[in-house]
Amino acid sequence: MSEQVFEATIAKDQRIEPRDWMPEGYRKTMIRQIAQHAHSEIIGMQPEGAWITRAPSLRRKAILLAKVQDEAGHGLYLYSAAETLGADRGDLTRRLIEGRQKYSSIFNYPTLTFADVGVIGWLVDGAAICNQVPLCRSSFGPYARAMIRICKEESFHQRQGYELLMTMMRGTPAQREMVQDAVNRWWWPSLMMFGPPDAESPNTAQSMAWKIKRHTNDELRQRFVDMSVPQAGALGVTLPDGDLRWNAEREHYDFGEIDWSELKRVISGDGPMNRERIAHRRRADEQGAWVREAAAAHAAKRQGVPA
Ligand code: BYC
Repeated sequence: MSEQVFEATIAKDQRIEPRDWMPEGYRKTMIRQIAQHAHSEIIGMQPEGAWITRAPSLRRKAILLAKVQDEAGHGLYLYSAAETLGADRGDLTRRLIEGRQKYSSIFNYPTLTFADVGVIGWLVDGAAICNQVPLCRSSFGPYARAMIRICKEESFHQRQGYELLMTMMRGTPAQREMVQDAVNRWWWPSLMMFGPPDAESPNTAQSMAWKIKRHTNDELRQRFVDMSVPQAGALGVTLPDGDLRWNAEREHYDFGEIDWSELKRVISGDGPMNRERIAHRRRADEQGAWVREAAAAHAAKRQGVPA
């Protein structure tokens, strides 16, 4: 009976809520995806965070600080959504630190110049929006609702990145070169954010049937390419792909072969910055232990429970 109610709710495009009956596989998939998403937001604070002290003006510093704080907020909404399914945030963090749970491949690349901050806003947040807007209609209520707010903030992040790049492109030849160099380094990893090709994506079929995912990895990757090509033109940069051209028959841009061995390497922990990212997260967790203990002791005291 409960399974029928679950199936009927999915079929009617209504939301599954935390107290509803759900198959164990659905619960596990949701915890996996939401936890990976939360970890990505938190680890994603590091590449841009590295530029807060070096931002070239007070205005740029304030903008970057606000953006990185937004990412912490996104991580928190998402950990809360995972907790409605019975997961424990401390346990999820341990799994991340011990390499037992994944986070987005994109955050394992270094941010070498300030242009990288702009390109992360334009391409990485742009890819995130492409992937996340359909997740606002995801079948699990708390995840779908968290996505609505996250997407609004991501749109702002994307525009700030594009505006920063526009400003640099109006600057000196050296600034324009910095932008082009950053685009060259981030373009292919941004395409990899959408995950393996559909034929090699073990989770897509089931997640589409449960209406967790609304589009396949390849569909969203194509949407992102189609959206980015005119933006690159307006900016005056070249995307580093000699095979990129409009296909009038398909009404989409064709693009070159992605190096899937690179994505596999980065996902399995061997990307350019994987070790640094996890070591930094582990250090922050250890250094924050006393704050968590003090907060728990304070909460217990207020409830009249001896610490
Ligand atoms: N990186 O069967 P598949 C942000 C894993 S944060 C690492 O296609 P699925 C931002 C995948 O998890 C952006 N791992 O899986 C923050 C699976 O592994 P397991 C984060 C990847 O779940 C700060 C295996 O490969 N966004 O925007 O159906 C600053 C097979 O893949 C990746 C989200 O997390 C990858 N790129 O589809 C700026 C969005 N791709 O668990 C920006 C939510 C795949 O089976 N997540 N894997 O061992 C999703 O939409 C989906 O989980 C994915 C993958 C499309 C990513």
